[in-house]
Amino acid sequence: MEQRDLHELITTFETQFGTIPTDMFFSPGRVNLIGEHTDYNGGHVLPITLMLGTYGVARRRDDRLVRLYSANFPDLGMLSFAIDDFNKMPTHSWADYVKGVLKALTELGYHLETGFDLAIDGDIPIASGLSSSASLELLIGVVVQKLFDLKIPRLQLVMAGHQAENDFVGVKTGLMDQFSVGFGAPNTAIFLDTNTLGYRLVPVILRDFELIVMNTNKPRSLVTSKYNERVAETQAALQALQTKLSINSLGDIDMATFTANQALIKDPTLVKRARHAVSENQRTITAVRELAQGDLIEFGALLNQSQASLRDDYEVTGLELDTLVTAAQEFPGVLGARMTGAGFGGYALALIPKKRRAQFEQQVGARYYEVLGYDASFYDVEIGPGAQWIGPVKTH
Ligand code: GAF
Repeated sequence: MEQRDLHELITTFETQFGTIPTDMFFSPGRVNLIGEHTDYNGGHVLPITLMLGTYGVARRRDDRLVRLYSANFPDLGMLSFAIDDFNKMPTHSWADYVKGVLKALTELGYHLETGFDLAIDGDIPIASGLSSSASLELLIGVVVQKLFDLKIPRLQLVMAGHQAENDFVGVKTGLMDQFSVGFGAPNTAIFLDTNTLGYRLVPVILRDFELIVMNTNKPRSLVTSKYNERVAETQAALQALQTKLSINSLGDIDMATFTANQALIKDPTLVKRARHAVSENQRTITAVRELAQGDLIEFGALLNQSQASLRDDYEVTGLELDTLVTAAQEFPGVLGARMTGAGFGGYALALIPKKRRAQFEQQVGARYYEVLGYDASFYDVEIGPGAQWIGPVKTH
């Protein structure tokens, strides 16, 4: 990542704040390969971090002011507040995420003596499913860590981001997004057990295939309420199982145990929700094994099974995602495709033959347009690093 990439952002910083930034930062967005809606059920997830993300340039101040500027929201202009002012902004804005992280870090015992100036510019679509918010939260974490020379363990930065997310957005999300943005590494996926927070990096070697990410371009609505509904449903199913089984989460049981005990759950909808959480967790564990062994055909088949389960049992797909994923799955040579993220619109991914990238986009795009009447977007996937300090801003 060269400094010249951030030349424009550095100039923006100078224009807005009348001074030169000292340091440059990057924090990625994420895509989950498999393990969807398992992270709040004590299951496994397998996300990757993208080369797309949020860039920041910053400088420590001598007083207690925090001043922010986002090139993505130029109309908001400069936002400012005192470093220890944790009240939400009068009009909700991205600054609340910053406040949320600062508040969480303060509660963890990290007291910042002064404020800072920060200008950011992101290249992931906002609120679309690639976790622009976790990207921002972890960016703030690494900015604070560097500017104030604090030794904050990575997991605490992840937890601070997660707390900010839950406070600000009001969604009881799992830890996947912040964890992957915090611990991501080039060319690897993060295999995380959300029960223990143990994780390992799994090399993503796809030989003649590549991953492609597809945006339905459906404005996401009701995600918060629908997401919270799924959280409540799986918790209710867990409680029913706990009347007989001694378990802490749905991630504690395999499919055989679930099938033998599912009659304890009286509501058929809750049976479906729990079946997804249990089966998806098993698929994720198997998928990591297949990926490690280089069995991409089996890995792709698991992506397809995940999609079916998210569509039929968890009911978080919808016309847009179903159309896009089915068109992708039907394209010759594709090994697998599925929605990724929370669902209800947003993104999908597919494992496609490298040589057929252009035809894939043309054919799948045409099918999507035919059904929905507007375009889907397609992005190449390059797996990059987690949130980090890029380096100092050199002055000439
Ligand atoms: C959203 C949440 F933020 C994650 O924690 C995860 O639950 C995901 O939806 C679904 O797998 O991104």
